[in-house]
Amino acid sequence: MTTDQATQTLNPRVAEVFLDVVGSVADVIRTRRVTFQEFREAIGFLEDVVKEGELPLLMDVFLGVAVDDVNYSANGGTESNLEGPFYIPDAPILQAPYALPRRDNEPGETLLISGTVAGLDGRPLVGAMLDVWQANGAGEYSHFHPGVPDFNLRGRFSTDSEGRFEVRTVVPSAYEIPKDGPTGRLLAALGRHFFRPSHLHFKLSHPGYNPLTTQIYFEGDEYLRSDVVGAVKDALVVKLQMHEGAGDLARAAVDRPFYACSYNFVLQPQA
Ligand code: MBD
Ligand code: FE
Repeated sequence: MTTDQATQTLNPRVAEVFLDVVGSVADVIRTRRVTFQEFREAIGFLEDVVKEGELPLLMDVFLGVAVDDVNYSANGGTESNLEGPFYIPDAPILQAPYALPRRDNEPGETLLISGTVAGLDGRPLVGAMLDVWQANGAGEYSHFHPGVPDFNLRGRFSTDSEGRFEVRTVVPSAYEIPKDGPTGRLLAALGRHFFRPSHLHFKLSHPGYNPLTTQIYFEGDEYLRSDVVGAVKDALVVKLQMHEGAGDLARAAVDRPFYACSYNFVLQPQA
């Protein structure tokens, strides 16, 4: 390559970040005195990761939180959280009363998620769009786990005239990173467990406000403090309430027992 060509195509941002990455990895090679054998094994590992479709998973497990940290600015709105590797755009738009698409015998306990969406000033946001996706009661995401129908437990719906929403789904199980894949083998070699706590994914949007990607976790979850991804934030942990008797949530035409949780989201106005 001539100097001319290099100058024509220089992207300064790519150059600064990529050269920093290479410099940091080269430092590790020098301090740890990495052998050619280990170098080849590392290349083989990355080839496996790509072949098994786990590159987004691996990147999120080890680096996602750092990206969320530098992109989140605390100013009173609901805290952001990782999108993760399992988002699928264009989920079905639901009709009220909202229920995420599920199979006839969907495993897992019934869950009612309710809450509000408001602006920083407390004003309810009418018609705010929520895009929700989650693992099922066996810890599986549709589109990524064979045998689960497309868009199972994924859906979009909006807040009512008072900025409220309520959607029926099932309680998600903890997500376990596949043990037999390259990411799982790496975690095993590091002596780490494979679990994320049970969680719900949300994307929220409303004209004039910054879109928000976040997750909700449940109090008492055994993996809350040891999330393999390390993404849990205290402000995103809610109580999962069990409702046994009839009548304690009159509007909920669901079998008992069922679970309920609630979150009041706050969006930041666009600058
Ligand atoms: C997940 O389900 C997830 O939400 C993230 C952030 C990383 C791996 C799996
Ligand atoms: Fe997830």
